[in-house]
Amino acid sequence: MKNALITGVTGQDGAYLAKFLLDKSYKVFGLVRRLSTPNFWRLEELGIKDKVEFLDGDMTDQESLNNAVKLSKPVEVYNLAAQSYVGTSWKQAVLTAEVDAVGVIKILNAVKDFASDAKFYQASSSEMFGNSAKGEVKSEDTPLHPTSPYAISKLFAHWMAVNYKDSYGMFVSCGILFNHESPLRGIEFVTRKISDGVARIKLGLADKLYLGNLESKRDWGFAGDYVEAMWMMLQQEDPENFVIATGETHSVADFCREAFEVAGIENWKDYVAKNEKFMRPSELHALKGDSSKAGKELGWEPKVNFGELVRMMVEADLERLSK
Ligand code: NDP
Ligand code: GDR
Repeated sequence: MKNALITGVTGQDGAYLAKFLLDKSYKVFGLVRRLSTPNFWRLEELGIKDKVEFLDGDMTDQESLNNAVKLSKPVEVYNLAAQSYVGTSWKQAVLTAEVDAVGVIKILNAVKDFASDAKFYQASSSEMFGNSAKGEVKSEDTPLHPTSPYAISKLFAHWMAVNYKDSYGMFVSCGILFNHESPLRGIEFVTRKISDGVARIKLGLADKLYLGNLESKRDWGFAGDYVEAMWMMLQQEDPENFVIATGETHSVADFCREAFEVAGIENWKDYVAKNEKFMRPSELHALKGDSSKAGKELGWEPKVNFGELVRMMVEADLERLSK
């Protein structure tokens, strides 16, 4: 049995990845930080809470990361923990850097010192591209020009991970993942905010959905498909970085139109209003990724398309709220 350590196991990707690895007969250890109310709802929804071994720790605390690595004896480490909400990163820039940037040095050190043969996955982000190469499809070779404290922290972590590979000969792969969503997405992210809002309007629980920039465009895939790509990266002989994306881009308005349609509501514009408070100080206007390297070298392809993703999310929120 192989041991895997996942930081961020209580998040969207952590939960899907834990399920994926358990189904492959891994023993899964998950790093969990201390909260006044534990956050296990995703692992419970997937029915795997009792199958994961939890280890206490925080990305800002070196000793707890050392202990997590020592106790789990991992052959694979997936570093998914982060302050992952871009909007918050302007309000809590220092915290974002401490967790998403400096925290990555700490987990890399823990692996270097206590499990140096383990393969390490770093959750890099398409946010690192920012508004570089405007309008172009982004690949592993596209220049990076981050536009938020979150993206800058991820950029630092990305290069630090590459540097540990080059300096210490560690197996380190960075997945440059474009937006991926699911019914387990955090409620503040725009797709889940829309699917939840549409379900509330459909069920008579709300009248309006308030959003920020409706023109911004993203390359949205399904999280379940993307965690498989993380695992595939660590099954390679040599560590490499890969872009993971669908190659399609849609606007926030497109997502709204499609989501209201799934719920059988016409004239979506009657239910959506703009609120300045959801606008960002600096916006990343459009993202579209080219994952042909992952297609060729990993054999990875997205399975769920945009329409199926929106339907899955709206139907899940309708079901949740109807209960
Ligand atoms: P989530 O926000 O759903 O999950 C983040 C996880 O990190 C949670 O388990 C959270 O724990 C944990 N965490 C936050 N701060 C700390 C800390 N100080 N110490 C320990 N754990 C902490 O993110 P996703 O699952 O969506 O994303 C996973 C990773 O992939 C993140 O690094 C994200 O930045 C990156 N990414 C995500 C993309 C996406 O579209 N989803 C795209 C590209 C990259 P708790 O439950 O206690 O809050
Ligand atoms: P993003 O995701 O910033 O791309 O980061 P988010 O869903 O928050 O925003 C996507 C786009 O929608 C616009 N938007 C709104 N966003 C939110 N959250 N709420 C709103 O009301 C709203 N209205 C419009 C945003 O301005 C933005 O343009 C996600 C995270 O998962 C990161 O961790 C990850 O690295 C990147 O995806 C890739």
